[in-house]
Amino acid sequence: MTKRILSGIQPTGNLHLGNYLGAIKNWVALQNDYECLFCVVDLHAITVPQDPIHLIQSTRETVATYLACGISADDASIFPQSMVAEHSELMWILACHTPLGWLNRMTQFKEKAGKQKDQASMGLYAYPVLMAADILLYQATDVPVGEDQKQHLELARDIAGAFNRHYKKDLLTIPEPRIMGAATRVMSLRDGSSKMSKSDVSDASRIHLKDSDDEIIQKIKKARTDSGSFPSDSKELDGRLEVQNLLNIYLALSGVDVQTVYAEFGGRNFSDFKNHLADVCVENIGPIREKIHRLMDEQQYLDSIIQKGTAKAKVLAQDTMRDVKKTVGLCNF
Ligand code: AQP
Repeated sequence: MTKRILSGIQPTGNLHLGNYLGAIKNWVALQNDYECLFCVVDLHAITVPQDPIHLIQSTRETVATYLACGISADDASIFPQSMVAEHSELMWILACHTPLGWLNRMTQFKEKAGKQKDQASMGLYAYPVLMAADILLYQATDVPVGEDQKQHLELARDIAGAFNRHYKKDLLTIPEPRIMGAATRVMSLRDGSSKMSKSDVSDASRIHLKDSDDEIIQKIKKARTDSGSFPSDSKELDGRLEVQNLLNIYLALSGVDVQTVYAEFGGRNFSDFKNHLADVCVENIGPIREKIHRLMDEQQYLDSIIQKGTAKAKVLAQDTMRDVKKTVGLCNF
C-alpha cells in the first residue's frame, strides 16, 4: 500500500506557532518518506463567516507559508480544498453513513458554537465529516495533526470502518494519526489552559509566523509564568500550565534534551529562560517570515503551484469517487 499523508490548515488568518509545531514542522519531517498532499482547507474556513477577498488572499498566503516552512512543491501536492470538488461530494455520502450521536460528541463544535448553538451553521456541525472526507478521499495512511484534532481523526476512522462494514469491502483506508514532537498542543501565551488559536481575541496570546523579531521578543517577554522559579525537574511542573507550555515550545524549536534545560535554567528566574526562548523563536521564525513575504510577491508562481497540486490531487480523488459511487449504487456513467 502507498504510504500517503494528507493534512491541511484553514486559511482563517495568520498561521501561528501552534500550526507550525503541531502540524507543518512534522509534515516537513515526514515528507521524504511519504507521498504527500497538503491542502488549504478553505471549505472548513467558511463554517464561520469570512470576508471573500481576504479569504482568497489568505489561501494564497497559507500556500506560501507551507513553502516557506520547507514543504517541497516538487514532491508534495499543495492545493486549496475547494479546487477538488470531490471533497464535498464524498462528504455528503459519508454524512449519510454517520450517526448524529457521533457528531454530538465532538468537543470542537461545542467550543466554537459556544452558547449560540442554534445560530451556528450546519457546516460547523458537519465539519468533522468534511475532515473525514478530506482524508478518506486520498486513502491517506497517516495524518499528522496537533493533539486538538485527535477526536476528529478518530471519527474519520470510525466513519471509514462503518462504511467498509456496511458495504462489506475494504474500500476506504483507515488512517493513522501522527501526533508528533515536544509541542503537540501549543497553548496560549496568556492562558495555559486554552490552546493557541488564530481566533483568540488577544494578539499577545500567539506568535504568528509573520511576526517581526521585535514582536516575537515582546510576546515572549510578556508571556504569563508564575511567581516561582524555573523548574529543576518534571515534578516541579505540576499544575504550572504556562511554564510547561513555554518549556514545550523551547524543546520543540531547539531540539535540546529536557534534562539539559532543567540543568541549565532550574532554580533561576524566568527572564534568563525567556531570553533564550525568544532567541530560539527568532532563529526559527525569522527566515520563515522573510520567505513568506518574498513568496507573496510571486503570485503567479504560487498559482502555478496550486494548479499543479490540484491536478495531481484530482487524479487520486476521482479514483476513490469512482469506487465509492459504484459501491453505493450511484450513477457514474
Ligand atoms: N495550538 C495548537 N497546538 C498544536 N497544533 C495546533 N494546530 C492548530 N492549533 C494548534 C494544528 O494546526 C492544524 C490546522 O489547524 P487549523 O488552523 O486548520 O484549525 P484549528 O485547529 O482550529 O486552528 P486555530 O488556530 O484554532 O484556528 P481557528 O482559530 O481559525 O479555529 C491542525 O493539525 C491542528 O491540530
